[in-house]
Amino acid sequence: MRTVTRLAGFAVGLAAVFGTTYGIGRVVDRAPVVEGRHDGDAAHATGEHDETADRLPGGLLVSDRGYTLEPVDAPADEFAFRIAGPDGQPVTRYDVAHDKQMHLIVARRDLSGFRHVHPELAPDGTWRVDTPLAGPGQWRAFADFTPTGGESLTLGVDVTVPGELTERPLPAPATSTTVDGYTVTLTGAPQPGRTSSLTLTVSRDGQPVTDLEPYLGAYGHLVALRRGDLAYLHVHPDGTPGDGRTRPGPAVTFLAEVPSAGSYRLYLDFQHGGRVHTAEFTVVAGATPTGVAPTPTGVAPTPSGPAPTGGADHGTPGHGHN
Ligand SMILES: [Cu+2]
Repeated sequence: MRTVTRLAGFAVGLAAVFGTTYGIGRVVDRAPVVEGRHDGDAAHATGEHDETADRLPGGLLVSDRGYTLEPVDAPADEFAFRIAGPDGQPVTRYDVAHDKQMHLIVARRDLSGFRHVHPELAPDGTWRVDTPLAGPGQWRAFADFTPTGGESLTLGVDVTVPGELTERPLPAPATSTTVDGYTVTLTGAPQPGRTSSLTLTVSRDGQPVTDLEPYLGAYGHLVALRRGDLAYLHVHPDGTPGDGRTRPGPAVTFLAEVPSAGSYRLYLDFQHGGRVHTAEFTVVAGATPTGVAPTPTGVAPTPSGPAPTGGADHGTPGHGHN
């Protein structure tokens, strides 16, 4: 009886979306995965040409390097999946990364509903977790893991939860947000194809928080999802607890490299008071309001040159008020 509800739910949702009642494993094989192929162009334009730039961002593929993410039937209050290995059998051995063998991240296609959870592995290779899919919608689920003996991978799969869908507009870019009584501010902006420093600063009741607790081996864990295709980006913390230089707040710094211009949603998980909180930001990489585009290595000539003296009225250059 446990599977019937969920199965029926999937069938309804999939029929609505795809006009078919394929099993979910079938449908996910058809997930659109090609679009991101060209995203490396932005990185190339900046002069970067390492192998990272030539590879797809994470999360766009349901199957990569022989490993495939396969959701399995589960009760409605549970999410379950397997990773099929190169031999077709469920993978049962994983390395620990960021304190866990498996990180499951979910978000709706409109970038709402973000959750980052840690499923339990059964001996047969099935991962299970209380469902993080909080209501109806088109969800993307990302499995971030390292199979023992293999490379780290992030595979992604679409999951439909049927019901009334209310598309949420992406919140406007902002440099400050509040969550659970905390205020988190963001300094720095991602630049396509290069590593950028992003610093998130946590305060509460106007006071800086200086006793953040380690979470997943860091004082913060940052995931970025690209609007449009939900490309998934690891954003690595700059420094780890106990390294002699990294303080437990109020500032947590990350090194981010986004593969293209565009809008991204950032999700910062941090722990304080024994609880994990998630602060979200929308950021725009590339075309900034002041029109400053990333330039290739070397110094590009400035279009405006030195300002003429003599007080001639040239109007207001650019768009900003800075
Ligand atoms: Cu995790």
